[in-house]
Amino acid sequence: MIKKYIYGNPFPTDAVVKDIAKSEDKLPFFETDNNGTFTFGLSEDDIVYGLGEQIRGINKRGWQYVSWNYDNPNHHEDARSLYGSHNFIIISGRQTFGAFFDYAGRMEFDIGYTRRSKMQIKAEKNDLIVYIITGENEKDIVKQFRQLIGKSYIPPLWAFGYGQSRWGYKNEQDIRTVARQYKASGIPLDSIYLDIDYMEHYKDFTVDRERFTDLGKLTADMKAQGIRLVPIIDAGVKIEKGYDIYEEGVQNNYFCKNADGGDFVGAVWPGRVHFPDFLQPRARKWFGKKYSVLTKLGIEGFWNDMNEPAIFYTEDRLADTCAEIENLTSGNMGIDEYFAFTGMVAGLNGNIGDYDKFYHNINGRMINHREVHNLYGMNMTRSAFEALQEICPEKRTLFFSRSSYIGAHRYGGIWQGDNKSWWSHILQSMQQLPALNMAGFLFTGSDTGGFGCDTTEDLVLRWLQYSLFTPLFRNHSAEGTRMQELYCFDNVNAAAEMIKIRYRLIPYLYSEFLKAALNDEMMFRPLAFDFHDDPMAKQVDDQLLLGNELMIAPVYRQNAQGRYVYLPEEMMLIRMKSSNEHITEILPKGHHYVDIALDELVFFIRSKKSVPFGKAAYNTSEIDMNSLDLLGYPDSSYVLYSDNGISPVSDDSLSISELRK
Ligand code: MIG
Repeated sequence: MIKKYIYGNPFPTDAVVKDIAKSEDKLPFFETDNNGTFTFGLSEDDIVYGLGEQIRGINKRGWQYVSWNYDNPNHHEDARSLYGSHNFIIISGRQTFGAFFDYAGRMEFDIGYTRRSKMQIKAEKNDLIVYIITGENEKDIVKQFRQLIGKSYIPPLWAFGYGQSRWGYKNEQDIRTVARQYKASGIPLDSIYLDIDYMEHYKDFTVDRERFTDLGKLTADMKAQGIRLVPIIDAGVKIEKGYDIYEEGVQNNYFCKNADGGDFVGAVWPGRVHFPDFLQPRARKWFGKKYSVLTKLGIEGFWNDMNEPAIFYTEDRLADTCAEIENLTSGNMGIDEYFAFTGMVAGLNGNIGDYDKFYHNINGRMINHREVHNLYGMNMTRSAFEALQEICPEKRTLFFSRSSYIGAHRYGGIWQGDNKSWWSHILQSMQQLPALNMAGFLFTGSDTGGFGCDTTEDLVLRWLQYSLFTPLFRNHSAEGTRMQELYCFDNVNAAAEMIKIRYRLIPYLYSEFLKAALNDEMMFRPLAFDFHDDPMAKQVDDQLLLGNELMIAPVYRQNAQGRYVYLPEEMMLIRMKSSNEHITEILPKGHHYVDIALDELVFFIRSKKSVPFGKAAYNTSEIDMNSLDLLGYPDSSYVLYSDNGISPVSDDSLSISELRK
């Protein structure tokens, strides 16, 4: 059952798609001061799940999180905000219920941080809607919530292939080299990503003609090899006379405004930019149509970046900072002045004060950005999604965004942002998956190999052994870091086998993805969601259930030759060093130490179940959904969901069949 409680005058976020009558009774579970604060007493055994894209464990207890979409490349243990705001939690314990705080502004979730046994949730203003969901168990609560927020986005099948990306591919030749090297190394590949360098001076919907002389031809050449190019689109529009996007935006008041009515200026990669007012339907429509500049060249997928929106600096603050620095340095700079100076400079990027400075035009009313901040990225993705449905209605376009809010899951996926080549970030990514799935984000994954910092071969291998299970499977790294294309390492063969195993698993992963999307379920779940009465299952936060048949327990420690795994029931262990051989072993319920060599993949099939396993393929186009083996327990069966992988999914396009072993 879902109950809805309205406080003050909430901004319509469009997170929810179902109309529910407002409850007149008193808000259950929480105490509220009617001033935006909601308090709940936590019992020692309560677990708090959710919050989507956030740091720390599957159980969110013991930290204070802040919903404030933020370009934060430091996913450290003490971070409070990342790129998305997903204000949905489930409290599981003496009382089990879900709560969604539908609020577009800044919100704090103190989950036993200030006081260990107290959860205090605080909206900056008392203008929000609170939904309380009760049900049979966590899975049931999630399902009801997902029905409330609408169906998740489904990308084309090719988006489940392996993708290679790097911020630093500078020209056409770099792209052709990646394709050639993958081919030469015998590693399957479905996509190569274009980062900001393909653009002319980082201007959206332009292509640098010197470095990419003919993007249409490059796209066609790549596609002939089964490789799609996926360009990035940034939120900020460069201020430059004669640049059509800039001119049209100014002319039609499509950009966010200053208090005095002028177009707001921030600085990002293109230098000084205006930010499209994605909260205005007419601006969304206008910007969305521009994607056709690239679809006309054969492009079928995009990633949207910098849409928190990220702001490196605003001119006012930069001017003030420079003046203050002059002040500080005019005399004999002491240590206090030195720290004031470094703090001011570091504080330019993403300064929360800059988000008070601009406005959105909502039906003629000027709304301060701060009040609706967390909706910006969602509406950028919505702009693209809605336009693309008109531009190419016959096929699904790949889309994923960096910033998001609940509701954005209907328009695209998200990637988990700028992680680092750190061992702990394998685990971090894994622990976010169930929380993201709860909030509707199914098409997601991490920058495999790590984005920031230098990677190592063993980290890449272990990361592949985890990421090969995630819907978005992309190797991406930052400019200036060590190259991490799979052919750069000694044991290319080990990496190649992992990718080949991914391709054999795609029929299963795609089928489970479709089930999760169409039936409003989670593809990745904590063990305790299925093994509710098992106290040990509640403790496990480095293993996940994947679909209804698998459990994954990746290695995420350097130099580890294996790991402890907890089995909540008897399972079949599958061990693979190569894509065409596997060893199986039945393990009883309980704790096990499992040896897992660096070049070896281990995963588990749940009792009495099996998964479809495709024939070897170097590209998703070669995957034959009609010729699948079942891997797993004898006398088991599997219900396969599939379609042509391209057309919008409907009852007619979907095929559901039962495979028997
Ligand atoms: O300020 O486009 O998260 O994936 O490579 C950095 C360059 C801007 C941030 C994205 C990252 C991308 C990078 N971008």
